[in-house]
This record gives sequence, structure tokens and C-alpha cells, in this order.
Amino acid sequence: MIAFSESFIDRLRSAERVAVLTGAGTSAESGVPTFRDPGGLWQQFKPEELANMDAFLRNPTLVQGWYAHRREIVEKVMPNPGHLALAELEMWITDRGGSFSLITQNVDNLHQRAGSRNVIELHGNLTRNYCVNCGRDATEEDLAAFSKDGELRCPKCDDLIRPNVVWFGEMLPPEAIENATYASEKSDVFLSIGTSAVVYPAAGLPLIARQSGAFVAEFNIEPSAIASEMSEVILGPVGESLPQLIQTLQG
Ligand code: BJW
Repeated sequence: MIAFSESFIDRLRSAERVAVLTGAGTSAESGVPTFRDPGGLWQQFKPEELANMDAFLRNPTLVQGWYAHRREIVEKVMPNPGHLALAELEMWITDRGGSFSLITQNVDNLHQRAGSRNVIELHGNLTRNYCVNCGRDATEEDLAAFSKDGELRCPKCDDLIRPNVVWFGEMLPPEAIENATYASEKSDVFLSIGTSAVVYPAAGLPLIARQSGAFVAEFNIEPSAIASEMSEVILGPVGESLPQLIQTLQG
């Protein structure tokens, strides 16, 4: 059993505003590969070849194929006990009249499927896709037309279909980053979960919370790039540590 500090549990019990930032490590135990861990997505595919607009335009079939593969993975997997614990934490806080924001860098929809309600998607969602020219949302049938030999094109204007995710060099959805920054600034307690904290502006949110006086706890299997700035670092897989946090809170 993890021994959370008394000050962490006290702050969480009395918190009026809680914000959480999640990253790929939160979905690792569901079977979704992370980006930068050994065996993660970036080990098999170079990000510069896949996650930016130039790369997409240079080789749309490769990038569309990579996302088709990832869509298949996320449709098959299930939320893990870490996702479920966060949905429970939201209920626990809001039932007491507090506010709870779940800011996620993940594009896999697993928080929503686990029952989390106030989810802020910073990097989009790979289940949504649209035409780069006319903006039309792609349907299931459009996506099903993907084959490894051909490009996925809009049935209306014949231009390329891309995933509704944020690539390097692209702006985050303005409302999402605004709401996430506000929730971080106002939070009494902030949890940074399963993220390497190397991609900005997301990685700056725990730091904003800390500078604004929040208690900031990191949950990870190893210290992140910003671990030294945290109030507390809880090491261990989130499928174990987050349910234990709920148990401790309820105890
Ligand atoms: C576990 C676990 C278990 C594993 N339990 N834990 C400031 C400074 C420097 C650079 C910049 C800056 N501001 C902006 C930039 C540029 C750039 C950037 O940050 N570059 C850095 C890499 C240097 N940022 C951008 O371009 C952003 N846009 C932007 O800022 O726009 C304004 C602008 C525009 C133009 C010019 C200038 C400014 C956009 C960033 C978009 C990121 N997109 C991706 C792909 C999304 C689509 C897709 O999914 O394909 O988002 S990249 C990828 O990284 C993905 C993730 O959301 C993101 C973060 O990764 P994450 O989630 O942290 O995963 P990992 O794998 O890195 O870490 C997993 C962690 O889990 C590890 O720590 C494990 O230990 C842990 N773990 N198992 C607990 N069981």
C-alpha cells in the first residue's frame, strides 16, 4: 500500500478545486503504447515523419496508416483502474460541491469511456477526422475506406482527410488551453499523471499550478522532466496508485 503524505491527503480532502493533467502513461495499462517509453510509439516510428503537417503532406498514406492502426488499438482496449479511479475522484470532489477538471493530452477517448465528465482535450481526439480542404467531418464509412495502398480522401472534395489531433508546430484548440490554464491557476490540488512532461504548453500546466500555490502531486513509474518542481512524487503504475489514492481518501 502506498503511503501518501498526510499533507497531500489533507489538501485533497479540503480542496475546492482540483485539476488533473494526464498523459500517455495513464493509458499504458490499457494496452495503448506510450510515445517515449521503450517500445513506445516513437521507438517504432519517428515523430518527425508522422506528427507534423509537412510529414503528412509528404507521405499521407504512411501517416493515415499510422492513425488507422492506433484507432484500431483504442477501439479494442478498455479503460483501466487508473481511468476509473479518476472518474471516481471527480464524483467524490463534485459531490462535495468542489470543481474538477481533467485535462488530458491523450487522444484515445478512454477517460470519457471511463465516465469522466469534465474532460479538456488538449491534443484533440483520434476518433474524429476531417478534410483538410472543406473541413467536412469524416464518417465511419469514409475511414473504413482506408487501404494501405491508397490515400484516404474526402468524398465531397477529394482532398486529404486528417485526424483531429494537434501536431508539432500547431496551435492547441484555444478554448481547451484557455480552460486548462484557468483550471490550473485556480486549483488547490493538481495531479500530473503518466506524462513525461516534455511537450509544451501542456508540461507548463503543473508549473502554473505550483506557482499559483497548489499542492502538485506527480504519479508516474519514474520521475518526469519536472519532478523536482513537484510537491510530492508517487512512483508506481497508475492502475495501482490511483485506486489506492481513492481508498485512502475514503478511509
Ligand atoms: C506511466 C506508466 C504507468 C508509462 N503508470 N506512468 C516551449 C519550450 C520548448 C518547445 C516548445 C515550447 N512551446 C511549444 C514548443 C514546441 C512543441 C514542443 O513542446 N516541443 C518539445 C518536444 C520540445 N510544442 C508544440 O508544437 C505544440 N504547439 C504549440 O506550442 O503551438 C504554439 C506554437 C506553434 C508554432 C510555433 C511555436 C508555438 C503542439 C504539441 C503537440 C503534441 N502532439 C503530440 C501528438 C498528438 C497526436 C497523436 O497522438 O498522434 O501529443 S506529440 C505526443 O507527446 C502527444 C502527447 O500528448 C505528447 C506528450 O506525451 P506524453 O503523454 O507525456 O507521453 P510520453 O510517452 O512522453 O510519456 C509517458 C509517461 O508515462 C512517461 O513519463 C512514463 O514514465 C509514464 N508511464 N507507464 C504511470 N503504467
